[in-house]
Amino acid sequence: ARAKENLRTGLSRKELNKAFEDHLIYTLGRLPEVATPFDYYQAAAYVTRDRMMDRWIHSARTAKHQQARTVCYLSAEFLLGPHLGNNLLNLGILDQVRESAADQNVDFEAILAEEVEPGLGNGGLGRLAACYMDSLATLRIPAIGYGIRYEFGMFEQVIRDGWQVEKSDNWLRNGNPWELQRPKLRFPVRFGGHTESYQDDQGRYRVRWVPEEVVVGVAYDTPILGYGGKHANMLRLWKAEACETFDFQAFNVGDYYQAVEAQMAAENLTKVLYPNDEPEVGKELRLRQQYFFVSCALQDMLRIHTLISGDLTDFHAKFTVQLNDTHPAIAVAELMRLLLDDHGMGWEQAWDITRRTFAYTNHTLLPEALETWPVELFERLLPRLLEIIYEINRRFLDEVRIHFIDDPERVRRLSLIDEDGGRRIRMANLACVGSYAINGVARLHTELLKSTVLKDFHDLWPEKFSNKTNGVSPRRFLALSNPALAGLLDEAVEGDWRYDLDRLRQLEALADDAAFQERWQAAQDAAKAGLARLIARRVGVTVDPASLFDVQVKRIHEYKRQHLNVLHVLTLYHRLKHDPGLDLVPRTFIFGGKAAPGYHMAKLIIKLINAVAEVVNHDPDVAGRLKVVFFPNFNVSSAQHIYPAADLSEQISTAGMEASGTGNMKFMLNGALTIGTLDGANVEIREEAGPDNFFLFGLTVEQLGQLRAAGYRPWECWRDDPELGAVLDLIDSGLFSHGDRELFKPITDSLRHCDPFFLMADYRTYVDTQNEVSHAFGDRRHWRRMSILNTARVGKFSSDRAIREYCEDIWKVSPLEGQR
Ligand code: DL6
Repeated sequence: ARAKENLRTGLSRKELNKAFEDHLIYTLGRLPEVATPFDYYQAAAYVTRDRMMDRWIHSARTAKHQQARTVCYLSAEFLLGPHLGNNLLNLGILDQVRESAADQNVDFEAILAEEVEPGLGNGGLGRLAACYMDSLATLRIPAIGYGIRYEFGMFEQVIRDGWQVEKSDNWLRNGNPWELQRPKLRFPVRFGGHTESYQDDQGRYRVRWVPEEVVVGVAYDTPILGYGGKHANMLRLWKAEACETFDFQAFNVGDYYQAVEAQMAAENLTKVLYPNDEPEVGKELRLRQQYFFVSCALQDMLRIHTLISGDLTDFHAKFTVQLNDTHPAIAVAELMRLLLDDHGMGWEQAWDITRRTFAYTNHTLLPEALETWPVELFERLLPRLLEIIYEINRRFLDEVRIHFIDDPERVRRLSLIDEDGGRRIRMANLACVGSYAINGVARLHTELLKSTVLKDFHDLWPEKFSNKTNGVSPRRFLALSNPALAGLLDEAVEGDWRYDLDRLRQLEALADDAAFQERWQAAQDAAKAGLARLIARRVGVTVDPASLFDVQVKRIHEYKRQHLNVLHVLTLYHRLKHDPGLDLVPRTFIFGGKAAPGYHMAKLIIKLINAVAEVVNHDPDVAGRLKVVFFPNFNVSSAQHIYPAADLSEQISTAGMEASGTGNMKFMLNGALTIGTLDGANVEIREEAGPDNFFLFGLTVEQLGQLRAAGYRPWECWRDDPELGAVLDLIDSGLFSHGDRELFKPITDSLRHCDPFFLMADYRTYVDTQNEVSHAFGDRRHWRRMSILNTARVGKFSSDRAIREYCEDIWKVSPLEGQR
């Protein structure tokens, strides 16, 4: 049992107030009477962290005592979002703290706004890792998240003259009260040099890696508290530092400046997060980052295991390691290296442990996003790892040849080395060969994986494959971000839906209840009014909260088809200009999302959205009926204001291209209706919500396949559809570019002539389905019913459900017992 509550652990108002004052004075050195909102934020963070550490110590002790199997989640990205509100919620004191602040005339929202969010991820993949950490802790599963402590996270997006401009994200500039540095928890990571063979004491053949460079990884821990405050896990992020012993060699021979330079070079390793949506990143520093954090993580696991058990032969029984995409896939070779070279194990035993340790999640079907690295780069940077990969491959291909006799083509495809046009290492193949389980992130995605990119592996090991549809945290994305709706749910639903999202099914009985519908509407109105205020502040545009909020927020990418949405905006604009009396449901189109800095087409799409906004928002002919907003710097903090305020969720990617999507789930959770294609998790969202409560359009994966095979001719679409032709002409006319007819040509030319993402093919059904949306929105009772049913049926998309499935089907772990 936990020690008696005290200033660092207690949750009573008295204890919290006293602790707050103590931290203000003794940790921050501030006089309470002159403290600023930032001081308040910091003191509140320390008060909260103390309580989390207390829970973590208890959880860690229990796990150690029970010798529990631990899940290690390896991810190059964790997009956590702001901590304070979420941690107070999970501790169960959010409302209490809010009230207490109000009593003392302190603006609690202003304190929350002081936090700079750690944006250590690009988008869906990193945010998924954060939701999974939340659920692991909530479900009391012992887990460690391992990643990189980037000094600069995802860039900040500012919009200048309609263009995206990137500003560096110096999120650590004011310090980070949530983390603990562990200066003594440090591991060396080697790069470069060569390998040598030698005989050990027992005359066995061994390999020694003589590196050219050694960098040290230092651990920084952030506690992750589960909802209910019963269990906490650790997120352990690694920062690169120079290796002192190594640099002092240079120093001793008198080259002080070289030593300092080496130090700076080492620290560059964890400087910045790569905006990885760019086709072909191929940067050496990125490979260094991947190897660096994976090596630190595995050395740390081996350390922990040695401490507890002293016997490495059952490592896989005590740890299971999930590879979040291929970014950490080098772990397969690194664990082999550590077991062989550092721990003196033989190949067979090391391979047996390795293959029983890892499981791999694939997050993309896009061929350009499947990671490969030049063999030459490995040779130079990670020579020992390359040798091990070659040996894994040699043995694996022997196995393949036995399984598929006389099938050299298949051997070529399954090989870890791509021999076509410059030899490259296929990281997905390495992950598949080294893992005991492989999964996709939505049912359709998993099926497509099995029949396309990973088909050969599926033919070889069908039993390794399963689907794990993504999920999102109902704590952060409803309880925290939509207090009005959360309050209503608390009154209407029996039991705590924050723990068990399926409880929201109870709402089905209220879907037609007029009084409940009114309250539902009031909650949505509150969220919409809040977003309208934020838009006025951030974008300087006034929007009408009574209009239909039609929202598309996600990374900007051609396959996600923000430009299809723009074509719809322009269709309505064009109609209104020609028929000013047209009866049209007023809409506010809200866009948000970052483009990878090197992705020119995506940046041009942002410019187009802003250019259209500029014209539409200033045209008196459409005033009160159409508004267009590009919300800058979409991140977790702004997402928390945007999802709750949406009426319509745009999930309009080309079928077969979005692995899952998770924004689609966050919208549904908050009662937005979806207009979407049969892509990613949309398929399951529609299934759960019911086809009557989802606006479906667009060609299916099969239909697109047939269209491709028959030869797709996008020009036929716009020639045969005068409205589409007119909209493209409107863009080309220069109306949105101050007469410059060339500016948006890359977009319209691509659409007219090749259209790789099939916008032309899907345009007509999209626009017609949008008409249905407008009609449905006009019937408010019907719309509210659909909205309530969406929230009622969202249970499947809780990250708790997803994590339970991982635990039961893949990891074989169960919750810690006897936690308080
Ligand atoms: O699984 C999380 C998320 C999915 O929801 C998105 O559909 C998918 O695009 C994204 N994948 C990536 C892949 N990046 N790489 N490499 O971010 O994963």
